[in-house]
Amino acid sequence: MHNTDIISVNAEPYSFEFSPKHCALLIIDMQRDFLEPGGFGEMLGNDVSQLRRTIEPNQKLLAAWRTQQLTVLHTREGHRPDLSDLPPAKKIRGRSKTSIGDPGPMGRILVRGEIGHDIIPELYPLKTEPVIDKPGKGAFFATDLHAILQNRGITQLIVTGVTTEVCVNTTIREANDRGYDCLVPSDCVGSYFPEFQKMGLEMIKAQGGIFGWVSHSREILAALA
Ligand code: TIU
Repeated sequence: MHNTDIISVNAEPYSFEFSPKHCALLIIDMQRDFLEPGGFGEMLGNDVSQLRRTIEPNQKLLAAWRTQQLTVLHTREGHRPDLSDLPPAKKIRGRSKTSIGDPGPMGRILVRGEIGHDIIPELYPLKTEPVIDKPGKGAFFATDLHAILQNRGITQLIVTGVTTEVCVNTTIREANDRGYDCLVPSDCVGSYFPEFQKMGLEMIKAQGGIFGWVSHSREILAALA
C-alpha cells in the first residue's frame, strides 16, 4: 500500500473511501476502570465481559495501523487528582456510595495517574501515539484533539473503543459536526447493554450515514492488505 492510495471498505450505508495518510485510528477509553473487574464500569453495576470481546479485534486493527505507520490516537476519560475539572453533577450522578475520585481497587476511580485510569496493557499506547485525556464523554470537549488532528491533516477517523452509546457515540457526533468522516468497526466497539450496542450502531449509519459509517474490522483489514 502507498500512503497516497484511496482505499475502499465495504460498509453501511455505503462503502467508506479513505486516504490512509489522512485517516487516523482513534481508540476511545480502553481503560482498566471500564474493562477490568473492580473498576468504575463494574461499580456502576455493569458486566465488564460485554466489553472484553473488543480487545482482540482492536489489537489486530492497531497492529495493522502501526505496521502501515499511520496515525493512532488514544483517549482516556478521567480527572485531575484535585478533581477541579470534575463537574459536581457528574460526581454525584447515580447516588453511588463510591464515585469518581474515591479510592477503588485500582486506585482512585477515573483519576489521572491511577492504575485503573490507564489503558489496558493489551492496547497500551506507544510513546509516539498521542493520548488525549478528556474530562467528558466526547473526545473533543475540553481537549486538544481537534488541533492535533488538524496539524496532521487528518480528516477521517476509524473510531473504536468503549462504550458504544456513551463515549464512542458522543465523540462521533462531535467529530461529525467538525467535518470529520467516521467509520466504526462494529466488533471493535462495545457496550454493557446488547440493545444499546445494536441501536448505537444503527443510529450512526441511519439516514444515509447521518453520523458516519459502520463496518467490521475484517473489512478494514482486507482493504488495507
Ligand atoms: N458508563 C458508560 O457506559 N461509559 C462511560 O462512563 N464512559 C465511556 O463510555 N467511556
